[in-house]
Amino acid sequence: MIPHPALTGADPELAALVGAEERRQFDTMKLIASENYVSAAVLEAAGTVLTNKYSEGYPGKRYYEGQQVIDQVETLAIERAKSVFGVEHANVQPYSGSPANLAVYLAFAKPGDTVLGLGLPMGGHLTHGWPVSATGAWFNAVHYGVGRETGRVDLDEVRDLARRHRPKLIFCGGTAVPRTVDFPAFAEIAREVGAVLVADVAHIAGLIAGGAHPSPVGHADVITTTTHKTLRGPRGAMILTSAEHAKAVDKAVFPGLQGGPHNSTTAGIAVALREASTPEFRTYAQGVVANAQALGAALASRGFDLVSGGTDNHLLLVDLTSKDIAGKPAAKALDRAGIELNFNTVPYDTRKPFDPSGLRIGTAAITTRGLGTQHMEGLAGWIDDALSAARKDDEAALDGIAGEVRSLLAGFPMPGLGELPA
Ligand code: DSN
Repeated sequence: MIPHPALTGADPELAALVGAEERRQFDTMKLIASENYVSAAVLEAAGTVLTNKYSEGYPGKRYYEGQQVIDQVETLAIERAKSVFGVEHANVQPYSGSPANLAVYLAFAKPGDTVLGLGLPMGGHLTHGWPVSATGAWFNAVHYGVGRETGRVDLDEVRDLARRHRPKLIFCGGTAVPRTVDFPAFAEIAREVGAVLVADVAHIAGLIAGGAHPSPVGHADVITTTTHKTLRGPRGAMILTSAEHAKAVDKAVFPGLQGGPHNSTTAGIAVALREASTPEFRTYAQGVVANAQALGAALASRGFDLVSGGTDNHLLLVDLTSKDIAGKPAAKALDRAGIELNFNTVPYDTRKPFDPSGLRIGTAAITTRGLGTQHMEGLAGWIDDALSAARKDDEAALDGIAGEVRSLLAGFPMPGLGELPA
């Protein structure tokens, strides 16, 4: 456990909750595809006195005094982002992925304009124009999907919709996309119809940085990403562009959408980007994909139906229809068994979004924790056994699996936390 002496003294109730969450994270197989473990260095950077400072504006052009150090912190984060991703401009201020995407709308479109994105039930994100999001309410959103048989984006459909609707923005990427995003093909379509191509790489940014997924740089006009998924930084976001779009993006983030940046987060992002430029990070990124593919193969051999038949990245989307259990009870049973993931819609799902047919599984966090392909067969076995137990309401069996998961994880120190006492 990390000692939190000041917190424990000032607010023992909250300190106990932090301790309980540390214990929970240590003991749980974290398979949520959008989560990870940050390093101790990122944790420290994100919890500093930098949080005390307001700094509306950008380095060298602020609206408050006292920016001698903050300017250097933000510049460091910007320069590292440019270097890791090979871009001309980086804005590191968006509070998270949704505000980053909103800023892109503000920079390049007007309310009522048409936008094209992957539909939410097909693996897209709310902010790619889904009706319940402000982006769907304020823009005329059109959506492409994935093939019913292939589970993959159908680029002919994208081209056809783009030609018919002439969108101002085209989004590629999403939150439940297990296959490589074909950035050059999207770029060709966007060019043909005069649209701005936005690559939302929130899920795969760490894989791109680590060379385990092709980069959208040189293809997409704008790249948005969160910083806390495969990239393994604190909760935040970035917008990456060419110099040509720098001014529009910066103006949209501040003053268009946000006030002062969260400087302690910026510091954590800078540290994470330094880590992402190391050879160890490349090994991690390749390991994430290897683990996802090994886990996918192990699940498939147990009769699990994987959307698109497998994965090219960190993520598996499992359709449980043939397994006689829905996604939500499956996710709840797995949580009890110490395996944390989320229920998810699958393409063409006949069930409702809050009680869908699928599970989404990601391997970024367990790879960070140190698990390798040799552990994936056992993990698939636990998942399979937990679902059998869930079908029989066998809570004792679920608790038994949780114990086995705990003993395995006890041998893998948790980044940022180290080893917990038994
Ligand atoms: N909540 C994120 C995810 O889980 O993919 C997307 O915003």
